[in-house]
Amino acid sequence: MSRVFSGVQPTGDLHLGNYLGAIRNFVGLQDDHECIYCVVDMHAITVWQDPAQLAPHTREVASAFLASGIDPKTSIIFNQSRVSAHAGLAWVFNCVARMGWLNRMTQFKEKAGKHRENASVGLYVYPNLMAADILAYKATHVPVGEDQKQHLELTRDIAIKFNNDFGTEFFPVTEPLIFGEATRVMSLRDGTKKMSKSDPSEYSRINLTDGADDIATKIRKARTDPNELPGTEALDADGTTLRSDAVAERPEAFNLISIYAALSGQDMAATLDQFAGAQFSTFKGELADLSVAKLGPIGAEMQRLMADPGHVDGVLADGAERAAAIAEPILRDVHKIVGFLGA
Ligand code: AQP
Repeated sequence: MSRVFSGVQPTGDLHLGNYLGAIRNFVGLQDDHECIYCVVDMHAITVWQDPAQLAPHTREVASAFLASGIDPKTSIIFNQSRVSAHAGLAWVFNCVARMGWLNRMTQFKEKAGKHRENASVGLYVYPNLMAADILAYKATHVPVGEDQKQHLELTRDIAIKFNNDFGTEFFPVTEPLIFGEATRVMSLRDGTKKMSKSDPSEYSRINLTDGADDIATKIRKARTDPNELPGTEALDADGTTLRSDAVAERPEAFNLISIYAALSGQDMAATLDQFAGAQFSTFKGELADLSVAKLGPIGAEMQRLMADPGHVDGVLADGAERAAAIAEPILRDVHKIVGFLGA
């Protein structure tokens, strides 16, 4: 059975993008894969985190995993800092990855912005730690949103270079799993920016813990354009994916349509067909109802779990033990391959 690994940072309000791009896809993979899902708290501190908030935010992500349907008995759920093999392997990868590779990472450029000299070294080597997260378990499949594609290519490069440098076939070359109708959910205020936890505007995102009124208000206020909803003429020749020029022209409209398609489980063609020619006021009402119906129960279950930190902490502690039992022998083998005395 192939092994799946993925992680989510405990950096604040989990949103619809995290759910549709990642967490929802984690759930279905449990049926035929060995799954390891991690709350990546070491990644979170690459930018400043209030120490008093880190534990509650870690429990929030774990609660989202559980509330979405990840079964902690079959899958492993844990927080990264508890398994020291992640940091141990990341150091080896710091010595395998090349500066030139990291210099090309767009996420670092976006997050460091104009203050590159002031960014943490951790933010710069973030992709090496991500490679270590995945390869500490020799995971073969990694479900993520579209924004993580470049980091996963780097993980593949690191695995290949390690294998070449040391003349081994030790690490697998991992496959990204980027699927669903909303692999890149955009901000509700600006269809050219991805929906993000760190966006200062609450109206840019739908949080998983938002109540029905907040969800409806945010959708009602979401930016659109004055035209009617498009139809299937917006599809590529294959009839399944949106034409990039159509999306570039009306990013907000296609973002909302993609969210509807993803939440309803309908493909894009059927969704476009359903609303072609409709006014946004009508469509937004339908999208709000669907969002409340799909996200409401998850948000309510998250609130219930977050009110029971003992239970969530128990799940994370148990998961960490099971994760360490897989990762530690793999790191020991890496030490042997590298040639460390005493390995
Ligand atoms: N807008 C999005 N659309 C689709 N997928 C998304 N993901 C994040 N945003 C979107 C996917 O969610 C998983 C976990 O992401 P993360 O929290 O570890 O990091 P991130 O990508 O940096 O998320 P944010 O919300 O943008 O956080 P901040 O603002 O703190 O940087 C990943 O699989 C990611 O692809």
